[in-house]
Amino acid sequence: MTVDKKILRIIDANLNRASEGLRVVEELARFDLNDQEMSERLKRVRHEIAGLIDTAFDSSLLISARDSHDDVGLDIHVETEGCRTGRAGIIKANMKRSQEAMRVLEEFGKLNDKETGCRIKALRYQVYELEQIVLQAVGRNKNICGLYLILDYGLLGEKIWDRDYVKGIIAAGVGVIQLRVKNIQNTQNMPDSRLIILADMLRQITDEAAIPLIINDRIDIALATGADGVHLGQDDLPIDVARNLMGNKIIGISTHSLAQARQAAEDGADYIGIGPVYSTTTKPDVNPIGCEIIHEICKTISLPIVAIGGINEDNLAQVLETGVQRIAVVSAVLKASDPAAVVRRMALHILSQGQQKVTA
Ligand code: TZP
Ligand code: MG
Repeated sequence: MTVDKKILRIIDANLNRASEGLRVVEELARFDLNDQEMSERLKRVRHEIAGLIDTAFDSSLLISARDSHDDVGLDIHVETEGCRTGRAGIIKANMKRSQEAMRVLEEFGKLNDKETGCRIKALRYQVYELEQIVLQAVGRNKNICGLYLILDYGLLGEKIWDRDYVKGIIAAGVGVIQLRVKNIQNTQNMPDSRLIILADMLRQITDEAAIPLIINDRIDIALATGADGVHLGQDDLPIDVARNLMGNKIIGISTHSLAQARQAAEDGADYIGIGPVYSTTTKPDVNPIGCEIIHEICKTISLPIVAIGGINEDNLAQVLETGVQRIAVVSAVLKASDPAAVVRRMALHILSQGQQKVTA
């Protein structure tokens, strides 16, 4: 069938758009995430669209119909075109571009035959799914940052259920939330039937705040609530077993020495907790390791490193001097008379230290 040159122009422009958007995300999957399977899936979709359009319309006709010189849309720009908020922003913008272009191809593809339109539609749905997968993957790699607050039931007690209290602290500048409920003999215990409700509540709050939720010790609770990850200790399930259960969600590991940190990195942890830096009543049975080890670990391990244990406003500067950029706290915030104010000051301090490093 013969198709009007103007229609071929539309198809050509949208094939390019669809391909370019996918290509950007493919490069991120390949070079940033090092994810072979993901980059292959993206490449396959890109090639399938080109193949479909070529069969339906003949690519040489499309190229000869191209006339970018007289394109009236060339000088039209919208404000959001120039700004991208990090990797997630790049992924969303480019996948949207591809999806929209594919929708156009789908409609005009129907001019050729019904089958072409249907097959492009199926590919468009694959792109929606791929967008979600890539976004989850960048989240896993990058989202552990700033001030990492552990909501410890042992310390907070029933106050942990106070939505407004938790929301207020998070809004002051928390980067990551961990839910820590230790059921230890003779302490305030929480049955699993309540723990799951609490985890769900925190999932909702952290979703609204767009920060990761990590569950201490409990892979089952993390999976059941759709949390972003789990935090495990040296005596918990080995990382390979946890990885099989958690898939590409975050796995953080508590370490207390350089050797343990190296091992966790080798075993495939997504981030490493190191401490206690100072002695702490939250974990009184473990000896403090001091700052020197933190410095060594930051120098030699490229994973996100989170320093923990006895860190407060008074010693924060000393800890940050080791080069660590992520700080976990329990009592410094949860025992404060104005927790939000402490979060605000500590988060700002961590952020400004990181920025000094970038500009230095
Ligand atoms: N792991 C190492 S130290 C510690 C944990 C869970 C407790 C940190 O609590 P605090 O109150 O910030 O010292
Ligand atoms: Mg544990």
